[in-house]
Amino acid sequence: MKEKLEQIKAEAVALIQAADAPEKLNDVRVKYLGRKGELTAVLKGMKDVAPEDRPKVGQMVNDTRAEIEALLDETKTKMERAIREQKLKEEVIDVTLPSRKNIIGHRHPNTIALEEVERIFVGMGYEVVEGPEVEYDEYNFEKLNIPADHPAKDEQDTFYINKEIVLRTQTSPVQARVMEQGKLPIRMIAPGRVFRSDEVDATHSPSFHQIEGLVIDKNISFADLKGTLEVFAKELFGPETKTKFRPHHFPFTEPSAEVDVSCFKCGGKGCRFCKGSGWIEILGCGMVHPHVLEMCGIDPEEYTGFAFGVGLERIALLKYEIDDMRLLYENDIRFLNQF
Ligand code: 2NM
Repeated sequence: MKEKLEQIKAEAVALIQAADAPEKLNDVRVKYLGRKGELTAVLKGMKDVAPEDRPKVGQMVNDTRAEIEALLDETKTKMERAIREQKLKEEVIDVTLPSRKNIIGHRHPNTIALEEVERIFVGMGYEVVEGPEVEYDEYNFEKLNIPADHPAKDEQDTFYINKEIVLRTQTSPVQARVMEQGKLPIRMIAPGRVFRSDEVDATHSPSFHQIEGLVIDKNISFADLKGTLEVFAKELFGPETKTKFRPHHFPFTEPSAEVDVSCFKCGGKGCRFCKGSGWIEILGCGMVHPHVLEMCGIDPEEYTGFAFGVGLERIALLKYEIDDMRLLYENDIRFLNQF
């Protein structure tokens, strides 16, 4: 019996020492210590052992079991430690590598253009002021010298909430509100969303964005307006840019003008971009109408001022050479990723 047990033990030890993976150790455990294992078989053979020898044989079986078990446990621990060390060696983390970049999206071309315009005017001492998108007719039209029978008030162009309230068609009501507060002088731009009942096409949308500027002080002249917009054009489109003021009409300014800039693509020679003319129209402007100043509580004998309005989408389309405004609103990631 003793020889049998020693033989079992020797076999088990040999198998354990030859094992090269934890699963093989488990096989050994099953083969020798398991319910149908060899040691269990020895215990089952106890009935053939003389009763007085049974405790001794039982002790021997238990000792053998304990020895095999101890060797199994020890080998398993060693093996697992070796495996962990190997893994650590293979999976070295170089903490000095740059981190993986988070995808955080892009600024919309409108936003890029807006921030550029804001940068230019803030640099000239202007404040950025925002106001409500839903406005009283009074501020959107009346105080800006757009009388009740003016075509701009036509229901075809304006979204009416009711008789007195509209979706603003321009951001000048923000300026009427600032003028009314009576803090002078004023140097401000009013960027924001405006609404007009237009059909969608490559250059129109019922909701778009404007940036309107206003300067009010003593002795402000048309020369100040020209100088300011010239600086703006050069900052936005490059130092070679020329400006051209064409007479125009707006109800809220007198005199009024539209401003063209020399084509930044061809430098004024004429190309596909400026449709051969060498000039690109970018904004409207003028000296604030005395009647507007009056209606907003400013004495036109003491103060004068200029104002201008530019379409944000127009600038974004020009600057980034986009040929269809609808691309700005579709939010196709493949489009936006380009800016
Ligand atoms: C434009 C063109 C010309 C304008 C006028 C005013 C205000 F409030 F002072 F009367 N704000 N903006 C103005 C003048 C806007 O947009 C093409």
